[in-house]
This record gives sequence, structure tokens and C-alpha cells, in this order.
Amino acid sequence: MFKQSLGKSQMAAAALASFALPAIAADRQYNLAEPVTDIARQIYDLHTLMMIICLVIFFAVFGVMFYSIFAHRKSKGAKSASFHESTTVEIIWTIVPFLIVIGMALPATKTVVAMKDTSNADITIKATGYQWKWGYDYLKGEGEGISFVSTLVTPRDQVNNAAPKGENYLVEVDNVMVVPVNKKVRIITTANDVIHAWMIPAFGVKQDAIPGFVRDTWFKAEKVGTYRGQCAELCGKDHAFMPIVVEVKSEADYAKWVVEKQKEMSAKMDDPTKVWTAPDLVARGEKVYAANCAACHQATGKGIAGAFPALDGDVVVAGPKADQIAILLNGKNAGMPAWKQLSDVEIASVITYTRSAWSNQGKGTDPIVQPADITAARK
Ligand SMILES: [Cu+2]
Repeated sequence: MFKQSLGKSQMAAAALASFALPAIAADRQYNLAEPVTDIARQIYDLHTLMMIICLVIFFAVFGVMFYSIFAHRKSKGAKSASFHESTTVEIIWTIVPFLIVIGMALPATKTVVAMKDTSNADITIKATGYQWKWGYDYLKGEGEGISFVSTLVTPRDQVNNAAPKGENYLVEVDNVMVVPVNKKVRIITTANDVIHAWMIPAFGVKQDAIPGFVRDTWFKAEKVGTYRGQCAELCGKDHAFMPIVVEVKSEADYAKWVVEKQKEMSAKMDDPTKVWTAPDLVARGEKVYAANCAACHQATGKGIAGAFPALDGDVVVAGPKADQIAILLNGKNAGMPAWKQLSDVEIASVITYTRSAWSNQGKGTDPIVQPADITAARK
């Protein structure tokens, strides 16, 4: 939109700047991500424009300065000019920077206003930041009612340098957010615990997710593909381990995905009133533990000394079930967040798992916790 305000020579310079180093531009390691939305393209062009303005000023100021130092040096007998308290000079050096600033602010403001216009969205999705994963709820449009949690799948071995790093190291998740191409998608952000931020550079989107507040942003992806981003607000120990992956599909493929996802969700629906057998609870709990608890308490249940207590041999895990249920529902101290967003079946199964895993097997009271216990404790 601000392109009209650019002169022909500036356009040529902008084109030159983006193509002069094709190897680097192709690699994108030194540049912004390739824009996939109109907003991202505007941001990209603004960045290029500002860069050119800064470079022109840089060369003009230093050019004049070095030329003056060289050409008017004392050894050549130069005499200093006297324009002390010159009204003309003062007016010029007030008006010129003013015009430069206005010239940069006008196109930038247009883009910022467009970024904030979340009206008339085709699809609305709520993104909730958790320590350390993202939850997605499709609120409006096709796919309404779909809801899932998106967790990092990069194996810990790669993080610990025990295995070679994969292609999408730390930017791969189990459940990707899926949206249709060329539709306006409104993202509502909020958080469960601390401030996170939802960012996809290729969309030109970065929005804080703040507990107790609702913020929104939007994008309209123009190209089918997979786009990756990360939490962009330092949010604790695993800040680097909560990536964001968005898959943009054609409308037909999106419709297919919606049907599949809805089927998958109804199949997974747990009946919280069902009485589970101990082996079923333990099997389910092991999965819940691996996805939610192992990052801190470790797969071995040994925790990390000084930071995260061991669950193997722990008194709470061996004690009455009510105490452990209370910690899972309400959290404890700063280190243990509340896990009330998990379902009753998930909480019951993970508690049952910890009570039978490692050396805890056969120790303590209440080895089995049923979903109904959690339902009762929530009241
Ligand atoms: Cu975060």
C-alpha cells in the first residue's frame, strides 16, 4: 500500500537490495522469513524501506563529514566558516529530520492499523499458552468445537546431544494447528500460567498471550504449506520447547481434516464416571506422564536435585490420595503448576501410574485413583 509513495529510483534500490545477494536471500538466514500474508509482505517492505533510508542518511552524513575533514583541513590553510546562531541552518535541521520521521511513520502506522483489524474473520481459534505447550480451541467457523493440545515431539536425546539433530529440531509438534488457505483466521491469545507469545514470522504475527487477559491478532495465509514459529516471550525453563506449527491446507483438504479431527475427538472422549481397571489406568497414566510430567520429574521419576522433587519414593505419592490430587489440581510452590486443565481420567491415571511405577509399586496407601475421585475433589 505504501509502494505508491515510493519513487521509481527508490523502488529500484529496494529491488537491488533484496536481489543483490541471492545466496543469502535464498537461505533466509540473514533476512526476515519469506512473507506468506499481505501483512508480512508489508512488514518486509517497510523493513527494506527503513533500511534504505538509514543507509542513505548514513552515507550522506559520513560522506559530508569525511569530505570536510579531508578537504578543509588546517594544513591546507582552511578557515572555519562562521554560521553561529544561523536561523536558516536551525530551521533546516529541524524540518528535514521531521519530514524523514513522518515519511517513515505514515506507512508504518497504516500497517500497524491493518494488523489490529481482526474484524470479519472466517475462523476464530483460541491459542492458550501453558508451561510449556500450546492449547488450541476452534471457536468459530468450520471446525468449531475442535480442541487439542500441541506438544513438542523432538526427542530429548537430540536436545542432550546424544543423537543427531533432526531437520525440524525444536520446531515440530504432535498436533499442528490446521487452517484453510486464503481465509481470514483470527487468533485469540491467552495464557494459563505466565506470559507467553504466539509467533509465526512468515505470517507477520506475534502476539503476547497473557494470563487473565484476551488479546487477538489475525492472518490470511496465501500459500499452502507448513509454517513454524516459537513462543516469543521468555516463560520459564522450557521456553525453548513450546514451538508453534501451522499447516495451511486447501479448502477441500481442510474440510477433510475437520471431519477426521472431529471423529478422532469423539473416539477419545472419556467417560469420567466409568470405573477403570488398574492396568488400564497405569497404561494411560504412563502416556500422560511422558507428555506432561517427565520434562521436570524425569522418566525415571528421580526428578532433578534441588529443582524438581523425585516422585520415586516420595511421601506424597505413597500417602493418602487426597493430598496428591490436591497438588495436581492446585499446584504447589512456584515449580509445580496446577494441572486442572487435564481431564479427570488423565489426572486419575497419571496419579495411579506414579503410585505403581519405579520403586513405588506395592508401597503406601490408595494405589488406585479413579476419575470419580478427581471429579469429587474438583467440587
Ligand atoms: Cu511460552
